[in-house]
Amino acid sequence: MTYQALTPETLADYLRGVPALQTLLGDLDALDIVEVGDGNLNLVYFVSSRSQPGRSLVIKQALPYLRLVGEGWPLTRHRADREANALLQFGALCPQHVPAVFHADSAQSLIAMQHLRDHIILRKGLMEGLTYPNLAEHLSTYLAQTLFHGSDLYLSAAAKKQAVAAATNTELCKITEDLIFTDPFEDNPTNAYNPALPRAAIARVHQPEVRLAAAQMKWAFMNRAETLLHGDLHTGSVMVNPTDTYVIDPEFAYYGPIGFDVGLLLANLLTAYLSQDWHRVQAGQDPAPVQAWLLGQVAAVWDGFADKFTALWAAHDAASATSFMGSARDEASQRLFREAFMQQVFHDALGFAGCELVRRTLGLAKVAEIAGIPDEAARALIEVRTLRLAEALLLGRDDFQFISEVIDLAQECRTLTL
Ligand code: SR1
Ligand code: MG
Repeated sequence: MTYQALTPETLADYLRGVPALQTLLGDLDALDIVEVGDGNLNLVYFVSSRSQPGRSLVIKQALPYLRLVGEGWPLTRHRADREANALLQFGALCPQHVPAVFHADSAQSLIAMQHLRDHIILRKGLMEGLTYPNLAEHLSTYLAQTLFHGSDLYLSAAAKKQAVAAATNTELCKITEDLIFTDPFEDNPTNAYNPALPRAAIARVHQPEVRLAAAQMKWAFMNRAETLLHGDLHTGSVMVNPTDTYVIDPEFAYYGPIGFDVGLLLANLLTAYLSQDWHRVQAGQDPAPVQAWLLGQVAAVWDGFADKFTALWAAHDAASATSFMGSARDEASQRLFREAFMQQVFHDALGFAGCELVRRTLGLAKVAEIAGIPDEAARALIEVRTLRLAEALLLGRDDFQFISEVIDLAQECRTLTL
């Protein structure tokens, strides 16, 4: 069948032709099909049985253009294949944190997957001031499992090189190269500035030293094929309930630097942290408890990831005849290499976090917790803080040793005034 963007009616016909999905859904004549895509790129349908509650799934279909902008921004549909492959690979590594794939159809650029019907988007929960007791534990496990097993530390050199080639994702990487690393650091038409944000605050992240740092991070993103990344790991790509955490939407997956996924996630936890000064106060609540929890998550995501990644690495080396460093069992050298490696990942993550903070403040596709603040002056105050945090992370990234220093910096930025 040639590709067609599905409507609820044509999707029902499509489902009739896929026996595996019929088995999951039961009576195909009694389905509710609702388009719920509020993302930037795709069609997303919830399909559920009216007669047998609990039988449901999600259908995600790539459109041949960027939904956020419309047909004036054409895109190939390769991203659906990249997403299906990444979901399968990441799901095999940590099925408890990745939605199950029931069916993938490359010709239709379509994926049928587990419906997380009791879960909400993490960004939304954080804006409501909700906290999740297992969040950092789950996300650090996801990060360590996915980022370690895609790398040369685990795969043979040949398998890894083939994996790099198979994961090429040119168009979606270009979106990131432009929207995270380039446009926000210059006066570019894709940016939109809050009129109440002082020009001096914008000028600080357009100064040559910051642009140099952003260019260095862009170079790393484009050239350091270290592992298979999710590629867009913000808090809108995570679904949660009080007990579970799932990472969704890896359509930007490609081989890039390990610190990228970590840095994007940390940046989005930090926008959640800084924006509580509006959201909690609006709700008549004290922001302090949820802010303390969010900074605790920043620390626990990094520390948990670093510990688990290092443990996976050490266990793999111990169980193998040879390690990345060779076959000599020289523990001291291996430990030194691991420490230096994790320090580099940390510095990279902070640089990527800085870029993401600038982008989510000034660039295209801002974050709801900031862009949704209706009072321009109140929004500008949060924006000044995110931009100063970004600047300090970008310029000082190689000087940080511990995540506690990043927490101190975030607390300091939170006290800045307009
Ligand atoms: C133009 S697409 C904008 C953004 O949506 C995705 O979630 C990515 O973050 C991308 O940069
Ligand atoms: Mg997405």
